[in-house]
Amino acid sequence: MSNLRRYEPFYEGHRDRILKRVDEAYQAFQKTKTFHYPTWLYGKPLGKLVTLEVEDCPTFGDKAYIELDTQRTAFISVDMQIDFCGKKGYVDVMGYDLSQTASALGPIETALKAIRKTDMKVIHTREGHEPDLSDAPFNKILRSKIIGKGVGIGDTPDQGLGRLLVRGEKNWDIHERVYPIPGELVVDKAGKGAFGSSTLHMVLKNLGVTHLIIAGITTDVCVHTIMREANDYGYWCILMKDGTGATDHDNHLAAIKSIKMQGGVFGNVTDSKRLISALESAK
Ligand code: C5J
Repeated sequence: MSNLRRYEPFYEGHRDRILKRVDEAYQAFQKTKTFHYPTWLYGKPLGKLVTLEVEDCPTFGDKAYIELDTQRTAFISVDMQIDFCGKKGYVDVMGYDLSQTASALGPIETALKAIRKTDMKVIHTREGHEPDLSDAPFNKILRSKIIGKGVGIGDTPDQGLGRLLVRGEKNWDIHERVYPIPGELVVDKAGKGAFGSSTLHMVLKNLGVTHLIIAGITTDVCVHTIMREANDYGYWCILMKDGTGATDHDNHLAAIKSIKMQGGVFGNVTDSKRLISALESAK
């Protein structure tokens, strides 16, 4: 008997158990339009059970609900740095309309006030490079220099706050309106994603996180990349759409739409109003 054949009963048993759970969850979803918290998979909720409304319930209407455990949920505020939403930062130097990314500040600020009253985890990410640019790929630096007309990653713009996208510079720091408070985690990453170039995955595993509420900038680049990576690892991802923004509004809208394709190919979409209301009515 080959090794493959010896393992077959194990795989079949596992597959049958999962498919039975999927069938039960599908039956329940048809009745309640709710992705119930899978206690068979994670155990009982450790914090409060929150029922969050999300938009565009696939096949079944214009909204659905997702249950999450506050203790096993992390709110990820992606790259809310001056470089992406402030004057003389990276996005400003590239010549984009800052109001598109800065619009995420208000909803994140409001959401954080509500989240900080719960036991939900808060994680901030920062995109940036070592001062010697040893972790910045040649093509990334070159492209940034071209769009910035000679001023790219590692350069200081005229009357700028510091070197663009370089760790430790003022422009690289998180905007004061959504600044981390003690007890919140800050994860540095060199890339657009976070699962290949930072400690984010280890942090989420160590915290026992199962669900992610994702906000930050930019919708179509770092937010989307992190959401796609996390979704592939089996995290339940929910975008807080008003707490996001892109360098181009059509790209922002397309990024939101693409999350909801195929029954939620990258997760679900909600907004700060629905999140705050769900937290306030949590049991
Ligand atoms: C970009 C990011 N857009 N944080 N970075 O270069 O989305």
